[in-house]
Amino acid sequence: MESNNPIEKIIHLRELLKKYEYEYYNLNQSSVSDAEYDKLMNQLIDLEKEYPQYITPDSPTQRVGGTFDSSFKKIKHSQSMLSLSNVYNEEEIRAFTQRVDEAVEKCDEYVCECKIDGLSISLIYENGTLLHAATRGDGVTGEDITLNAYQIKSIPQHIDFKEKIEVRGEVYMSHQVLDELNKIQEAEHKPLFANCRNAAAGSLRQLDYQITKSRNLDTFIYTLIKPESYGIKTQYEALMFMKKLGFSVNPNAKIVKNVDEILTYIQDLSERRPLLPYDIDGVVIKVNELDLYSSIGNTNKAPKWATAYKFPPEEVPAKLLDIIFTVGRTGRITPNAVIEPTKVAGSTITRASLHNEDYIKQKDLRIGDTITIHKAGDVIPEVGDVLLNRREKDAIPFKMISSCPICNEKIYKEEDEADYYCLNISCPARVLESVIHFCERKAMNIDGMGEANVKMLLDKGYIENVADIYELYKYEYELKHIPGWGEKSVNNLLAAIEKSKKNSLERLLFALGILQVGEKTAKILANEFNTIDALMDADVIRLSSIDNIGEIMALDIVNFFKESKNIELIMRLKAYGVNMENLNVSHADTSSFFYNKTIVLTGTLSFISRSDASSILENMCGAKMASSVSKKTDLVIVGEQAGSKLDKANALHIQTMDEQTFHELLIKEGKVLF
Ligand code: 1X8
Repeated sequence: MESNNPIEKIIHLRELLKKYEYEYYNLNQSSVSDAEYDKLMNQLIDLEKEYPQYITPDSPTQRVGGTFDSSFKKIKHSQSMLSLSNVYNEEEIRAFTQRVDEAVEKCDEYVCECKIDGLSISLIYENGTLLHAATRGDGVTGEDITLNAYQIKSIPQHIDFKEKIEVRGEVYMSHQVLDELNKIQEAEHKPLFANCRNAAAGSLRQLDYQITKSRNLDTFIYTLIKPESYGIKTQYEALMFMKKLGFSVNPNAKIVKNVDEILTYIQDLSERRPLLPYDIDGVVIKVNELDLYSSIGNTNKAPKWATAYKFPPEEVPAKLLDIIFTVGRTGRITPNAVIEPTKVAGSTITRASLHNEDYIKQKDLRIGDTITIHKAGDVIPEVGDVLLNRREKDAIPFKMISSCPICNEKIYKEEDEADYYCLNISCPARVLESVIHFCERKAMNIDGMGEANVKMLLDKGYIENVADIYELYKYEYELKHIPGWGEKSVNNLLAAIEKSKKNSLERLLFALGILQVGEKTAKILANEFNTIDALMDADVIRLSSIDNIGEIMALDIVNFFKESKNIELIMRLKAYGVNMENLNVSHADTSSFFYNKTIVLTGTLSFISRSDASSILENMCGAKMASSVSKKTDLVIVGEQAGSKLDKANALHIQTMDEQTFHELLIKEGKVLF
């Protein structure tokens, strides 16, 4: 569930971005597409603009990105190694050139270059000798890979130029080298590299430089640092200068005059891309005139005088062998494409989600068709189009199923909805998924109840639903005799089950798997009702009066607690001693003016920080803080420079309070001293 609280959103976005950056820089895996990464980053930038008080030095917006393995010596870069902003279509390219034109009157020369899918490096020469080589690292500090760089043939160890000089470029592995390397890996029963980039990363960041040597890496150099020191005026000249010094410079750079010529370059390069012996993932577009860079400037992460056009993801033809259905915890039925094993962007795909019936019908997918598949965000396989010219006469049109593929009960769909549901709450597929969810780390956190074990316990008939987990001790003897289990793991499991009885109410509410109730709503409900009994008594009107809970969600909650099987389940859990009460009941002052009010703070307060004010209101006065004004807001406290929230409060006729009154009330109630 998405959070509406901007602080929680900011924290969530930071965690996500840091995780992706860690995976990208340390594990060499891209968990999300650049577009998705940029989207999240832009959301964070916007939120931090709105709430600058929450910007922390370690926010991903404040760093250039990436952390690194601690094994290499660190080198601080002479100037930050920035990343590039990305553009994905003509409109965004036009917006980029327009921004450039606004900054410098008119720019009439750009250079288009290949964007190499490798790893950035910096090379520093003094007295004609390669002195330091570093990876990009987090952009500010890189790893010292000088010894490894000596092993790369296209990096000159000596150049015929005595002045101090720094150049930057990309280390990559060619297709042919990757194929040969993977043949060796296979023969040695070692894991294969999924693509050239991963192989290059794994080969460059080797503490044993002999390994780097054996991997036949290559380079393209494209940036000259401090070009003005050598009398160089344009990026194109810089490329020629570096080439003359003996660096490997990509031959596809071209000067272009306008957007149309940029588009032609992109078109031309896209056509030649399959013939190139190395991976490129786009086109870098740079202002040619170096003098203009300082007036165009940088953001803290990327130059504004350059951008990277990213190619759309690779579409690969594949045969659709079958469409099969899976049933989730909520009973939702998802159709999945069974695909003849096909290699896409480095890995072999056999399945792809088809989402729902409409999705399949819109595409008119037929079993036996040749379809295209790609990886959305470079990870999740997705179906593109049907190649109609390859459709065979005997291709079988899709027909939605009418009963659950697991339990055979009739399946059901709301009129305006896309998804079918199996309504049988005892459907084995639903039970399996619900038990797994119940035990998840963020739910009841029962260690040892992952998918494989839960499946086995269900198969053996030791459990049939989540309540049975608390009677598993009865099978202690049998469990200890399951091959691979033994005394210790069973004791650990039973201890974890016992411990889970003391979990907070919010964990239990999340674990029950009520439709639409994610972690955040579970917390809201626990804090609002304090006991499961009070929650079970609540009707739709009561529930939907709570901030962040809409009518549909309220209805789902009420329906859940109406179901006799669910009531029985809760009774059993209660009987086993599972906690059903809020453990963080507030010690708030029930006589406070602010008690039980839903309050929004807007503008800046001079006598206290906003976060301190929120925590006093929440913890001492028993208020509920909200981030945006809605008709459920009781009070808006207005500081200096209040913006649209005050307007909205006025429009909705919601009570407002100025800072002075707020301050005086807190003093009167003894919540602050002065
Ligand atoms: C990254 C890359 C650049 C170029 C080629 N490949 C890359 N991966 C280029 O400029 N030709 S520039 C760049 C960056 O600035 N982060």
